[in-house]
Amino acid sequence: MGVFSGDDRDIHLITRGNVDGIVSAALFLGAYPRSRISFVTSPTAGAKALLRDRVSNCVYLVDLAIVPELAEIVAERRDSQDIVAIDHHQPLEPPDDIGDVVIIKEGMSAAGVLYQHLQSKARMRKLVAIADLMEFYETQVLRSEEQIFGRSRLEEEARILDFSWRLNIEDDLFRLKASSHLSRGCWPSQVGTIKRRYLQVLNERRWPRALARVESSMRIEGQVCILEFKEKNRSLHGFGTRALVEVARDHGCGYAVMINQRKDNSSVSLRALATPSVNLGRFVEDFTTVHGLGGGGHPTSAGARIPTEVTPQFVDEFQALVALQAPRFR
Ligand SMILES: [Mn+2]
Repeated sequence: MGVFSGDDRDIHLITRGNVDGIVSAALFLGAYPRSRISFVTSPTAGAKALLRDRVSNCVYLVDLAIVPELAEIVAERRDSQDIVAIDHHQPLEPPDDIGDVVIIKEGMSAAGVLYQHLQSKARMRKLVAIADLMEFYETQVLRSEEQIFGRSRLEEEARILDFSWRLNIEDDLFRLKASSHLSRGCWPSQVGTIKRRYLQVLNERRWPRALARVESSMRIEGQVCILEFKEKNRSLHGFGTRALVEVARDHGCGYAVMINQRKDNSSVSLRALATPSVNLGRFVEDFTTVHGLGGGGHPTSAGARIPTEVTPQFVDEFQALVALQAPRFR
């Protein structure tokens, strides 16, 4: 029992802070109104959040790749806490000792998987459709909501929610308020605080400015679009990899790599734009096992922290792997 016993204060959701994560949080609050929500930026940050929470009876991990450091904590905690890991990308390899707590369904957003798992109310379907849309999945839910509301409405609502959190990407209190409003099944445009932030991002022309900044700073090497920030000003006006992916797509690249160089350590993000692709999660895991510091992810989306001195090697090894894969698709 425990999980469904009625007291939902000891249920904790750990998820991402993007549209998929905010919609997941809305679904979760729809089912467990008093539950605790944590938004994290990576599976590593998710592992830290789980590590800190020894008191919740039940912890859901949603949209977080089960990287080794996360798998380790889940394995350690699974006897004292109910842990459910919900994801929408195939794992690198099913971790044997925690295979039964991991639910993975491909071809839909994480919110879509959670919607099915929680058997959420039908009024939440439009939000799931928005999450599917943002994550580029043409699902049954998306098609049926499109029949009712039209494609352009869904696209507009997805953009409103996506722009809104980007106004201040660190503001988790906003995410919490937004998902709590959305948990009643309304549209993002009907929530004042979401709409206001969207309008501000729109008025400040942040999206076109982010695209312009990427265009002027990136380089294309073969199939890979690389954006490397070495200087202090690394702002993409809140749009980060989303702006890079958009530009990479425009230029017909197969991959996008963002490198934020700092003094000793650099953070890297990789995205695949075409499938099938090099398995990014595996590449990052292999590289960081040898060179540090840590990272991992999904086959089409991964991230890591690496020592700054090995960033050229990181790019070279990735290019070598892409070159190996390439002939198959010619
Ligand atoms: Mn997702």
